[in-house]
Formats: sequence, C-alpha cells, structure tokens
Amino acid sequence: MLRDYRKARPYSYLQAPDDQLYTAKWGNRIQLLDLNDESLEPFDDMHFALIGFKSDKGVYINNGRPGAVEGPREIRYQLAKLPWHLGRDVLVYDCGDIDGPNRTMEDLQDSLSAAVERVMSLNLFPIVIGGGHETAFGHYQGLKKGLEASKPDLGVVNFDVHFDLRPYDKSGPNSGTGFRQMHDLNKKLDDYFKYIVLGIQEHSNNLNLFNFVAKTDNIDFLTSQDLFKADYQTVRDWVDNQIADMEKIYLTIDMDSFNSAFAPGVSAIQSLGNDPQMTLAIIEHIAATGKVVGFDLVETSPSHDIDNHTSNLAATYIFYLTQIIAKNYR
Ligand SMILES: [Mn+2]
Repeated sequence: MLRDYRKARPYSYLQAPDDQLYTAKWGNRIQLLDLNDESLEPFDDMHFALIGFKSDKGVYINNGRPGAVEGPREIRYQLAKLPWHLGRDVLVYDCGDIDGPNRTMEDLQDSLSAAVERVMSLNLFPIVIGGGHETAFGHYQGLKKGLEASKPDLGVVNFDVHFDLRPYDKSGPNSGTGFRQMHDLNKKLDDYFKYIVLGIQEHSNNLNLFNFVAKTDNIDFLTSQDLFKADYQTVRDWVDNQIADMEKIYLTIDMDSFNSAFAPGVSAIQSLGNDPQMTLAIIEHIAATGKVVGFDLVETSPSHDIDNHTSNLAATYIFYLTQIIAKNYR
C-alpha cells in the first residue's frame, strides 16, 4: 500500500464522460485510477498518469512563500477546461495526490517516489503536478527505481531560474537542494548523472553555486539572457549536444523560470524570466526525442497567482507535451 496516498476523487473539476471527440474537453476524458488497487495489470498502450504532489514544505524550509501545496488542485481545474486532442486510444488517468500535512518533506518525497515507481510498473507515463521543487527529488528517485531493470543513463533537464544545487549540510534538504541531492546520490552509487538547466538568472544564484557548477562535470546551463539573445536553432543545437548521451530524460519545469508577466503565481517571481513560447518550442523538441520518461511542473502557487495565469500556463504545457509524447512513444 502506498503511503500518504489519496486516490483521486471526482472533484467538481471533472465533467460527465463524453465520447464525442470533436467536442470533448479534458474534463470529460480524464479517468480515475486507484494506485492501491492490487488487481490492476500493466497497460499495453501508452497512457498518462497524473499525480499531484501536495507539498510546499521545501519552499517553507527554504524561506520562500508557501502556496504551491494547492498547485495540483488549480492546475487540474485549468486542464479540465481544455479541448481534448488526444484521440480515442490515449487515456489520461488521474491517480490522485501524495498528501500528508503532518509528515516531513522527506516522508512525502519517499511516498512520491513509491507512487511514481508504481505508475511505471503499470506501464503508465508519469506527469507529476507540484508542489514546490522538492517534487523533483521524489519524482527522480521514483523514475530511477522504475528503470532499475534496464538502468539507462537517466539525464535531468530542468527549466529553472535557480540551480537548486544548494548544499544541505547545515540547512537540511529543501526546495532548493533537490539536484544537489541527485548529484550526491549518484556519486555515492557511482551511477550516471548529467544535469542541464535552462533559464538560469545570475541575480538569483550566489557565486558559490556558479563555482560548484564550474568545477562539477556533467552539469551545464544556459542563462535566461542566453535564451533571449540566441535564435531557436542555436538553442536547439546546444540542447541536442547536451542530451545526446542521455538514454532517458527526466524533465522538470519550474514555473518560476517564466517571466512574472506570464507566471506571477510562484514563490519567487522572476521579472526577467523565460518566454513561454520559446520554452515550449525547446521542450517540444526534447519531448520529440522519445527519451522523456516523466515530467513535472512545479511551484505553481495559486494564492499568489493573478487570474490563474500560472496554473493555466502549466495546464497548457501538459496539453502540448502529452500530444508530442503520445505521438513519439508509439
Ligand atoms: Mn526550482
């Protein structure tokens, strides 16, 4: 039995099932799945599994503005309103949430990891809706365990303002340490680790972090200004070069990487952030490689949002990414 697991309930966000594919919305097509149902058999076809990660404990520990705990709820509402373009064969299951107000961040990360592993054992494609960026360390560990049989070289692609590579020896793990934890975990296991970040802002990372990145192999980045100045083809070539040796990819999108005009509902607003169109083009290109084994959207904080801009942007990304992934996994 999964811990801290709340199976999906038909919140008011879901509407009556609709077989009319030309008029159906996501809210008519999403189905519920209980990951603790032991009678489930692995699925034969490519389907998606939504998991909400109801934690902003890492944001709180990191002295950020809490609120991302409600991200999963609001993004589901936005998703339900979008038209269905995935046809009849691709299904999206809402598998519910990892939720535990009285549990530690590490407990919840372990529980998320187990849920992601369970999703993969059912041959479903995980989409995790955060939650603070502590989502990443839980999601990543679940993917790693889910891939244990074949042990591919699993790379990490992060769209983020921050490296989230902070040392945690004194402060303890939080939403800003997840990728350092991945780095340390793989170093200990002597496993493959490669990590790239797109959208780094100089003014949002101290020099100690740039120093760590400079002297660590297999971590590379483009700043948000690099993305602004380069044309799409240049960025695409850089990405292709970076991901060439990744056999599988874990993709994570921090909503604070976007310009706050597009994504005001985050803990750390970013006045100079990435453009969502440019970012989508790059992410679609990465998804089209067929290497992505799971993705998440984190740090959507509805209480800081304006007119649901941020949750709507996150839902829109799910809309486009699922199409590309479904097409390239067949
Ligand atoms: Mn982050």
